[in-house]
Amino acid sequence: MIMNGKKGVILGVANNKSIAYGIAKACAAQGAKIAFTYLNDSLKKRVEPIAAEFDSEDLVYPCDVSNPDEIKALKVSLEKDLGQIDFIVHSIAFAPKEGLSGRFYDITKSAFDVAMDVSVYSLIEVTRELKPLMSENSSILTLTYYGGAKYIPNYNLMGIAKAALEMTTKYLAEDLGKDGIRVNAISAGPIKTLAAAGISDFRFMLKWNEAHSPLKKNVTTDEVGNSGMYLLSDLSSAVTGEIHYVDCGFNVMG
Ligand code: 0WD
Repeated sequence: MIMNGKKGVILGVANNKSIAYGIAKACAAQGAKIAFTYLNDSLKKRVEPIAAEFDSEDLVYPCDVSNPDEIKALKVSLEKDLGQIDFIVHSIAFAPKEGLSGRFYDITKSAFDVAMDVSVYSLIEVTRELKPLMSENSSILTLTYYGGAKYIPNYNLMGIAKAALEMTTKYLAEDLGKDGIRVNAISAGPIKTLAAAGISDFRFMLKWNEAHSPLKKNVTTDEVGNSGMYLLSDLSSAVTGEIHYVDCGFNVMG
């Protein structure tokens, strides 16, 4: 049981199709104790039964990452209920629909600001607020996508956000290394989740990846979950600042 004795918080479970759910499943199977957060009351109803699946019904907290007070309140709750933590999963992204199709240069400043705030700055703010709780051998994981490294049709504004998120991962890794905290990102292949439903022609992306990846298949949430568990565990104790592709090899194709 690789995660025995480890405690952490997972932000970004929306339902049992979420990538964060796959990560929770893999960590719980290896003995981790997990706290969960939800964005709003309608997602609370979905997240509570999921937390119960992992014996975490008493560890479910609100946290809209665009509201600094909710992040501060999360810190207080986690300190009271878990004390120290060993890992954080940031599996959150949002861009207004207008930023996920059409001409790229039509992106508005307000859409840009929202996407960067929720999808990028939140990683910095969550890290800073929860850092006092983090043990000196802990791990932070975020989720990115290939559209942050290369052009992907319709990914538009989220591509810009993911590029910034990937660099944020590297700068945080350098800054927190001296405190014994590792920071990594998984670049997952496309998976049909709620967030993915916002991207135009997503079904085409799935078919394209399946046909053109070395493994000739699409990745599953369980597969991303297992790789996430590795990055959160001591098995990856010398890995930080890494953008780890879990995409059936798609990114190596020319
Ligand atoms: O193909 C995919 N699905 C990929 C997703 C490929 C590669 C990366 N990713 C990334 C996403 O960009 C995101 O960063 O993985 C992360 C998780 O996404 P997901 O698992 O695909 O999507 P989902 O199950 O929808 O979880 C994302 C959740 C939100 O769900 P909804 O559908 O309600 O937007 O992020 C949360 C919310 O629960 N979220 C927030 N949480 C706190 N505060 C906020 C917010 N302001 N906004 C969104």
